[in-house]
Amino acid sequence: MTSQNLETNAKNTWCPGCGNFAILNSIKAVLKSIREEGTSLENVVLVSGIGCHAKIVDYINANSFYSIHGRATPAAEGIKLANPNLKVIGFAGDGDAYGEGLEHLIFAAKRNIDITMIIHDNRVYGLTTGQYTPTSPLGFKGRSTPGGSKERPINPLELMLASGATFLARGFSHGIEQLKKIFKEAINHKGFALVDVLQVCVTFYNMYEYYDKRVYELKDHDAGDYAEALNKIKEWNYHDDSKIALGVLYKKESPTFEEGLSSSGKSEIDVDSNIKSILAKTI
Ligand SMILES: Cc1ncc(C[n+]2csc(CCOP(=O)(O)OP(=O)(O)O)c2C)c(N)n1
Ligand code: SF4
Repeated sequence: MTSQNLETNAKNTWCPGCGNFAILNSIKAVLKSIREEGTSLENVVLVSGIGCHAKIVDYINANSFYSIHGRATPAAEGIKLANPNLKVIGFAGDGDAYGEGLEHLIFAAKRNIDITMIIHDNRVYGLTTGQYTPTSPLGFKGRSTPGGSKERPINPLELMLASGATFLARGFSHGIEQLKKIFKEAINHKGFALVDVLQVCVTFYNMYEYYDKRVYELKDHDAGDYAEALNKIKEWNYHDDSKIALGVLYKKESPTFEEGLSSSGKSEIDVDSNIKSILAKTI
């Protein structure tokens, strides 16, 4: 692959102005820089779920895998475990990852498996035209809640911190330079990294004006301090009005799941003969 050919022939069907374009352009820039630094893109695998966000893998000429609802995380985990030398980057929507697949995300964080999950958090089901999701605010009016949602949103970053994630960040689709920096740091992090991107769905939940007035970039924040990270993460609860911090909120070095597996003698297992003996018993 040359530096020019990350493009594909797939026709882009996202709505003009969709926040997914910022994520696409940022990740392409990061993949180019990773390659320039010497990592072959053959060693990178992109995984996506189902939803508008998921089409991102159609638009990048790299190894990729489409999973089903909520399963981008376990698919990414399986790929990483099958070949720990790969860099695995998962893309999922908030409906997909925080609704349909939430338990997978919690377990991936708990294991500290070395994958990066980028969540296109537009706070709405975009592809299926506007239902509320776990991060929609209380009172959200959409297709499934015309009288306003009666549930308070979850704070996904607080939940991921409590679950053991070792890298947590928030980006915004109006900040492409910052997105590039965050994605690069997340991908280089050894362990489970999650980036919650406030990815604006211009068609079903246009929050650009709201976010533009409230977002700010973290400065002098000690991402290694759990209590400080928790404080910053709780500053905005995805419902009440407040400032919204962008940047790396939490970062910690910790052994990964794969390291634990290899030190428990996985390499000594003869996979081929085990499979043969299982097959012999079942035939
Ligand atoms: C098992 C299953 N349940 C539901 C659907 C319908 N469905 C397709 S895309 C989608 C929404 C995905 O929303 P989100 O993850 O927020 O992604 P977005 O489209 O906003 O990027 C849903 C519910 C489906 N295709 N399969
Ligand atoms: S419906 Fe929303 S998320 Fe989907 S492409 Fe259009 S703007 Fe983007």
